[in-house]
Amino acid sequence: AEEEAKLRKFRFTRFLNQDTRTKMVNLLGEIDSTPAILIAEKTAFSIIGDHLTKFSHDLHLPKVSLMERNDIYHSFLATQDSEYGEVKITLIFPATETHIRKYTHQELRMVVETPEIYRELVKPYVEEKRRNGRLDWVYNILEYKSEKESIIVEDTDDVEGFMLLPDLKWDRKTMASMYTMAILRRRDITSLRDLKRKHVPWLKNLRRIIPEAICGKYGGIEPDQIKIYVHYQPSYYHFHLHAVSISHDGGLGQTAGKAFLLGNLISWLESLDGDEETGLESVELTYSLGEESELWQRVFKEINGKGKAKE
Ligand code: M7G
Repeated sequence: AEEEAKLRKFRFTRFLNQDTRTKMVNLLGEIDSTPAILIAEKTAFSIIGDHLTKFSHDLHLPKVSLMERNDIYHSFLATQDSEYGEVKITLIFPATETHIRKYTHQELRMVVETPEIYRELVKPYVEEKRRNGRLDWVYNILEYKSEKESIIVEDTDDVEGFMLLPDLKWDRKTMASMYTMAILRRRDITSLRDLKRKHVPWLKNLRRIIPEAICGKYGGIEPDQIKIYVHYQPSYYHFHLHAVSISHDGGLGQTAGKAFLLGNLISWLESLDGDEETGLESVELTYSLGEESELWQRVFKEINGKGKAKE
């Protein structure tokens, strides 16, 4: 259809990144002279080196079926001849400068974000990122404009409600790499920094319901085989939880320095001194950032003594 036609017009420009362990390639290209990012993933590529280059330049995909489309994000399943097998393809089109940075290979840096740095430098950045349509795909989901058919479970309460659905990263069938996300209905929590003691009972509830819902919907997995975590920094500042099979090696997104387990966040909140409004705004957080990220370049590069930030 229309989406497939777009995909087929993709003209390769350059590699952004590749990971031979997770069998993923991030490619930058153009569709009708507008930047597009194509992320191809295979569960077991039997090809490396020259073959990968050939694959990237010459995407011959006889059969392509659209799994989902939400805003500028498209996911396809492509069946290929025996040489490559089945490939899951994500197309981001039109791609912004932020997307290109995110999918480009980069070095990581450890940073320490004190409550003061958060308040004065990071929070204004987060507010800025929440605008400019970066969250359109999330609002499409919450407003039933996209991915309506994919919802695994939802709670429609305005305050405590959420929607659980397959993550863009999941092929939706391999339980060993089961990858879902829960998006909160409320729009006032931007990241884990906004979590407060008063949210503890609700967070405990989520910790219980989400694995139950996943196990109710899919066989072959049990609640204690699911880990729930939150990213800091996330790419999208509308609070969401990742609920993933523990057997899935999710790469950087699951490492210390990026993934914060929900259970530990709950006990952290419980151990904070103060009233119900006390929360994670008041703690020091250590995490990693890619050197291509705006937050590194604008804020932490200078703090870490790596020269004056660009802006
Ligand atoms: P994050 O922690 O903000 O950023 O998580 P990350 O991408 O750096 O991990 C956002 C999550 O939302 C990621 O796991 C994405 O794969 C997922 N995601 C992103 N988009 C644009 C979509 C979408 O349109 N639909 C669905 N279902 N998931 C998405």
